[in-house]
Amino acid sequence: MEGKLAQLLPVISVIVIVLRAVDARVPAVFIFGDSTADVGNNNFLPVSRAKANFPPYGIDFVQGRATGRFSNGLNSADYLAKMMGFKRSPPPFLSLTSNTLLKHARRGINFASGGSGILETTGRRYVQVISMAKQVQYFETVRANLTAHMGTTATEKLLEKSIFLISTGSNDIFDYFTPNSSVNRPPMTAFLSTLSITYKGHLRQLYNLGARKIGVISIPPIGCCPSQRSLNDTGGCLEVLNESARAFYIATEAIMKDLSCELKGLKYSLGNAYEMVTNLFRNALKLGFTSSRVHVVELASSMENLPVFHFPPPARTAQSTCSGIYFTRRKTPLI
Ligand SMILES: *[C@@H]1O[C@H](CO)[C@@H](O)[C@H](O)[C@H]1NC(C)=O
Ligand SMILES: *[C@@H]1O[C@H](CO)[C@@H](O)[C@H](O)[C@H]1NC(C)=O
Ligand SMILES: *[C@@H]1O[C@H](CO)[C@@H](O)[C@H](O)[C@H]1NC(C)=O
Ligand SMILES: CC(=O)N[C@H]1CO[C@H](CO)[C@@H](O)[C@@H]1O
Repeated sequence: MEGKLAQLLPVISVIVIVLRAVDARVPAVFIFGDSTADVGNNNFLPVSRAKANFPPYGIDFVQGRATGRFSNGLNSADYLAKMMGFKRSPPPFLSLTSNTLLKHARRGINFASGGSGILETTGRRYVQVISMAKQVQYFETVRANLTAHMGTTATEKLLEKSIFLISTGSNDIFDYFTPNSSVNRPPMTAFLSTLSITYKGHLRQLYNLGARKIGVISIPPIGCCPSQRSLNDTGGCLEVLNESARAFYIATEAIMKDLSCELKGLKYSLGNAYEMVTNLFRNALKLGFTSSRVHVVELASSMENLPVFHFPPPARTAQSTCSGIYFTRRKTPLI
């Protein structure tokens, strides 16, 4: 089972292996990003339209409860925590109170918010999301809490051994391609350059706050999500989105190289989600899925612009699943 899990989640396992090599003991995991890593923060945003707190989200949990994860079950944040040997996935920051915050801060907290992106303006269509800048700001308050409680040196030690995982970027690309923005849309290269500068700023800020081991997950072939395929007359993937996803990976590679030269003591691992998902499509049969074709039935499409959850009929459990814009895992537990 371990082998199969590693094949399915190479991005996360590579990140864990690389960042652990430096020092096996990882006291805490701090997670940032979008719906690929949100474990319930958006449940606490009253007017956000990026919510996953209704069925069929969470349908593969034992009690079938929707937790705010944009998935049928666990997501990459959960798997990372599991691989690190943590019993529990770090809780959503917004679920914590001043009484519980400190206890969790020592083991990790999840700041990710569905619909958010690298740019401050990304995700406006969902009315309310926690932007990456805000997520970093929240982390800053957590760090202040730790410092007030255990002093600067102990806090720095804790943070330099901790893993910081970031999974974002897809929503920036989606927003870039919304019909609305077509009028004043800058060329893709200019847009990617803005994204890179902004992403670098966030990462530098995390470094300044004490992060030394950073795991970055790039974006999957988002042109192949069912919601995007439905825009292609042939049912194929949207090439322009896939191309942007590849370009974003190359840009992220450059960002991380630059930062590791610039910032002393920074260790990073970049996971190529594009390659991972491509391999998954290509090797679906070998990996135990019965079909590499994603069949789509819309179950919750009434709310326009919301991530739509799709099921492949009739035997969902036997096939690879890919919800509206999320690549999710099959039902059979892998661990
Ligand atoms: C697109 O434009 C319409 C009309 O101006 C506006 O109501 C809507 O909020 C815009 N959508 C986005 C995603 O900006
Ligand atoms: C639609 O899918 C086909 C493959 O089936 C692909 O060749 C084509 O480029 C796609 N169209 C767009 C607009 O991406
Ligand atoms: C991305 O979309 C294009 C166009 O449909 C397709 O040819 C290509 O295989 C897709 N990439 C992946 C990784 O599936
Ligand atoms: C000392 C300190 O920073 N305490 C803060 C810890 O976090 C809680 C909840 O955000 C705040 O209320 C405290 O002021």
